[in-house]
Order: sequence, then C-alpha cells, then structure tokens
Amino acid sequence: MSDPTLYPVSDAWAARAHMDRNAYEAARIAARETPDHFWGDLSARLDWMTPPTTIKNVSYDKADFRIRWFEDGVLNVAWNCIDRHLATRGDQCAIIWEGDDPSVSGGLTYAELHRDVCRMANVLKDMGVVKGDRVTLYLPMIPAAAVAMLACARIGAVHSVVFGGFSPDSLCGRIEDCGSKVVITADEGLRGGKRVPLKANVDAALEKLAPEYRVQKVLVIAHTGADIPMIADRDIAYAAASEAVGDDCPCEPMNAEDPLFILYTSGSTGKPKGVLHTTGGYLFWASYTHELVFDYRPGEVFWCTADVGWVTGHSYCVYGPLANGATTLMFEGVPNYPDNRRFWQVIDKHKVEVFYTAPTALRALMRDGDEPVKATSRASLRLLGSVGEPINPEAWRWYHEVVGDGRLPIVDTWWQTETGGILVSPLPGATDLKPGSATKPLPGVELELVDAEGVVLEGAVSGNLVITDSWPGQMRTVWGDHQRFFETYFAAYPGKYFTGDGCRRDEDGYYWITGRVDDVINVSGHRMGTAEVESALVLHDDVAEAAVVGFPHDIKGQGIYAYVTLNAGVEATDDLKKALVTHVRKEIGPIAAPDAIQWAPGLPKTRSGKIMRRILRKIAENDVGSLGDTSTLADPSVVDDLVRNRTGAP
Ligand code: 6R9
Repeated sequence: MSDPTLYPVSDAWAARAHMDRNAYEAARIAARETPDHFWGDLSARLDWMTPPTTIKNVSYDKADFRIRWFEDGVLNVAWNCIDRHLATRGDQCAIIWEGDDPSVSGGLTYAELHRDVCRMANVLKDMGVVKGDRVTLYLPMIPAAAVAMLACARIGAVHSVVFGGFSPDSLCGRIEDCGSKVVITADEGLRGGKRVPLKANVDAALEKLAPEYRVQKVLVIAHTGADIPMIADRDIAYAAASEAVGDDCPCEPMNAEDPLFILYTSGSTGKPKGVLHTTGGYLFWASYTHELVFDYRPGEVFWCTADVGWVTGHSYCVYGPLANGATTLMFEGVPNYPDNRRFWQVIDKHKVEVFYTAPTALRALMRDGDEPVKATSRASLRLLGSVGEPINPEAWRWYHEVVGDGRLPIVDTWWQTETGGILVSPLPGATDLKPGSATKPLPGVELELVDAEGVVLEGAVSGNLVITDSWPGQMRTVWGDHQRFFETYFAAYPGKYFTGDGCRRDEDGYYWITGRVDDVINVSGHRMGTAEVESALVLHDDVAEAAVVGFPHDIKGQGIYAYVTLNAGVEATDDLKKALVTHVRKEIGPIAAPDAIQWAPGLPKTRSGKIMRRILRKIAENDVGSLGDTSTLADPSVVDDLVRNRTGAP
C-alpha cells in the first residue's frame, strides 16, 4: 500500500503485548462495571506499606465533590521507584545520562540512585525540610533532577519543578504561590552548547520575592563548575553537604492521597495553576500506563525526550519508568546540536528500544530530509511515541517510514498535566493505527463529546472532549484554590471533567484531537495562556493594550500572534517590536516570545468591552474571508484596519 490509512496490529505485536485486542475490550468493560475490583487487583503492582481497602471514592457533584483513590493505602514513591528493585536489579542502570556535549555521558545504577537519593534526602532533612513542605526545583536535565524529585518523595516533601527555560519572574511567581522555603538549583545548565544561568536566575527571582515568602535555603548542585557567587547563610553547595550526611534514609510512610508534587501549567485565565498530584493514584497511573502503552518489558532502554520541567518528564522520564524498574534515558541537549543527527545517534549509542518525543521536534527534523536519519542504524528501536500536540499525518508518516523504517508502531498519546498520565492512545498489540489519531481511550477512561450547551453528541461527530468518570492519575486540586479547580474543570458541564480540547470521533470510534477550544495555545507542545502573554506585554511602558491569539505554525504547531495598542505618542517601529519580544522573553521565558506582532490602533470589542478573539484569530490565520458577524462590535471599522495591516505571519 502506498498511502494506507490504517496500519493494522501485526501478529508479532498481538502475540507479545501485555494487552491484545480481546484483553483490551475486556479491561474496558471491567474498569467500567466493576471499578473497585478491577483497580483494586491492579493496585498490587505497587508496593504498599498498608494496602488499600477502599479503592475508588469519587463524586463530581458540586455538593459532594471529592476525588480519592486507594485512600486508606500507605506507601512511599521513592521506595516503589528504587528500594523495591534493589534485590533484583541493584546493578542495572536506572538512569542513562546523555549530556549536551556528545562526548559526555554517564548514569546511575539502581544502587547508586538509592545512595544519591538517600544522601540528598538527608541533606534536605538537615536543612529543616519536613513532610508536607514545598521544595522548588529549577534544574537542568541531569540525573540530579530525578534524584531531587525522589529525595523529596522519600521524606514526604512536595516538589514543584519549574522548567529551566522560565524567567526569574515566572520562577518567583511559582515560588510565592506554593510557599517554598527551599530551592534546589544548579550553577548552570547546558543546551545546544549554550549556558543557561540557572543560579543567577534563582538569585534574581529571590530578590523579587515579597518578604513574607522569603526563601531560607538554596541548594546548589555543581554541574558546569562555573564560578558563581554564593550567598552566605542562604546558599549551600550540594557536593560538600552530601559528604556530611549518611547514605541511608528511611522512607516516610505516605497516605495515598498525600501530595506528591505541584506542577504549574497555563490555563485560559489568570496566572498559571499549581496542578496537584497525589502519591498513590498518580504513581499507579504513571506506572500502569508506561507498561501498557509502551508495552514495557524489564531491562529495556526507554527514552522520553521531554524535560522534567513538564509533566511528560515527570511521568515518563522519572516516575513511570523507575516504578517499573526500567532503564530511563535523560538527555540534556537539543535535537539539532551539534547537528540534526543527534537524536538518532543517541538511540544507536545507548541502544534505545522505545523512543517518545513531540511532533514539533519531528517537524523541525523533517525539514532537513531523510539523510541525517538514514546515516544512523536505529536497529534497537521497537516502538515510537508522540505527545504534546496533534501530530499531522505528514509528520506521522515520516516518523513511521523514515525514523521507524516502516516497521514500528507509533503510539500517539493524548493527555494533559491534569491527567497525570496517558488517557487516549493506541496499545501496540491491540489497536490498529490511523495517522493523526490518538485512537481510543485506555481502560477506565470514559470519553464523551458534547456541544457548547452540554448536549451529548453520538456517532461520528465533532465536539468538546469531556470525561465522565475519574481515573487514578487525575489531579486532585489547584494548589491553594480548590474553588478554581472545580470552576475550571467541572462547572462547564456538570458531572463531567472538561478537557479544554476539541475533538472529532470517526465512524470507527477513533478520537482525533483537534486542539484547544479555550484561550490556551500550544506552542511546540508547550501550553501557554494568551492571558499570560497579554499581561506581560502590558507591563511594558509603551503598551496600552494587547490581545494574543494562536495561529498555525509549520514547526511549532501554533505560533503566538500579538495585537498591540501603543500608548498615545509612542512611535510604532520595528525596533519596538523587537523590544517587546525581548520583554516577553524576560517576563515569562523564551517559549512565550511572540512570533508576530501587529500594531492595533484599536481592538475589536463588543459594546460591553469584551475583546472578540474569534475575529483576531481569523485575521492571524489570514482567513479574512469568513470573519462572521461583526455587527455586535462597538466599532466595526477597527476590523477593516486590522485586516488591511495584517502582518505577514511567519
Ligand atoms: C502531556 C501534555 C496538554 C494539551 C492537551 C492537548 C495537547 C497533548 C496530545 C495533544 C493532540 C496529542 N495534547 N497530547 N493534542 N494529540 N497526542 O502535553 O500535557 O502540557 O498539559 O498539554 O496538549 O491540547 O490539552 P500539557
């Protein structure tokens, strides 16, 4: 077949997989009809200090709202990810580390991971960190990042990892929101041959903190060895501190519903939300989905290219693989440094068996043709995965035919920071593939498509994607704002979790995620709230008002298009555009930098003053033939001006 639309499960996969078609169908029914029994049995995949007797306790009703899984169970995440493997795989590599510089790599066995995690846990304890305290991590992609996460988990501290690409301002906001008294960072990071001044950013962030949020200690890991200023009584060099402690640290018994981590993510309004995940349900889901979706077998080398600053890095670089006793690869660098063969060379170097990356990386590499890929063997690979945004069929086929030599299934995995782990994905032994479709929900994931009024849509149709029941990995609250949690996810369609995504279901019951239907844009697989970028822009002295929308971008999936109204008397120059881009990079971080800025003398507003983003989106997409009804605008003529002066979006 030259251009098949269906890629059937091979006999070999059906035979080897954890779940074949029949097992999948049976699990779907069992999870729906006898959830306590189904999940209760499966919960034994974790090691419990006290096994749970109550399995599922969930209500999405406003009056009686609660989400609890395995609630009387007691366990420790670090025990499950490390200690329980020591007897059988102490000498197995737990983490392979590949540095930004191709001549630098390393790693840790499970025994070494145990030693390092215990030491860091003891250092944290000596610094006064106790169960329930929040600890902010601002680290490069080095094994110490996983060690720090697990050290927190070991003593019951709640980690909040902030992506190293976020600015000091963003870091400051996240430290204040969760009230961390301790920050763990490194001297510098390395990405694509460039140094990332992590410690300097932490210093700048802490200077901006309001006094009541004063951070007491900063633990600094030496990575590049840069000569950085240390502040007496606040900064602690990790190397020396870890020499002073023992390498044994008991695991704190944690209730299944005790918090494990907070991870900030962008929403459609306001500042980023602190998504809270708990101990039992989250770890269970990360572990279960890692095994099922990637059909993971002990001893295989698993590589998820995401940074631990994102949820994908949490669940599939660290928690899922380590809970399953895997060898997980951590890569510090970027796909095109020193050149565009890097991913494939790393696969050959470390004999990677499962490779999990984002469509934006594939689209960027695809531009350079097949030759860089074909220069490598990739013979060790047996499965490919995709995550973060819809994968366009063209990129899917390139991934399948060129990267996978036409022989590997692709699991296109749909999920969110909020869901803790994968919810919709093919299973390699059970699901025929369609390029561009995340295919079908995992057992226990009950999807519906609804219209704007909440009417349930049947059959082959497009609508808003909602989930009618709970799964163990679901987030439990927005840190410090339970009301916002309910309002954001459960108020739009009572009794259902609203994903924020639009979706089509085809005649075979396959799901095709079409993208966000709210004011969140997905830039290179990273979520960005339009409101956040707008707030950053209006902080600039010359800006009166700003409106930000997404537009289709060949590589990034979506780009950021900003309409900016300047203060009276300010001259609209190209230099000012550049200054605004720099300003947003500084306020939020490089991922938020606008791809296009258009000067807008006026913005299209309703008479009640609401900006009509629908129109701004159309103009940014250069789809000006179908602007729809503009008669409700206070001043319809602003639209003509915007259309006339549309910026040639890249
Ligand atoms: C894991 C992660 C979540 C949003 C989500 C959706 C988009 C993620 C996708 C996908 C289509 C896929 N998304 N995976 N869209 N197909 N396979 O990315 O979490 O950063 O919270 O983003 O990403 O729009 O709602 P997060």
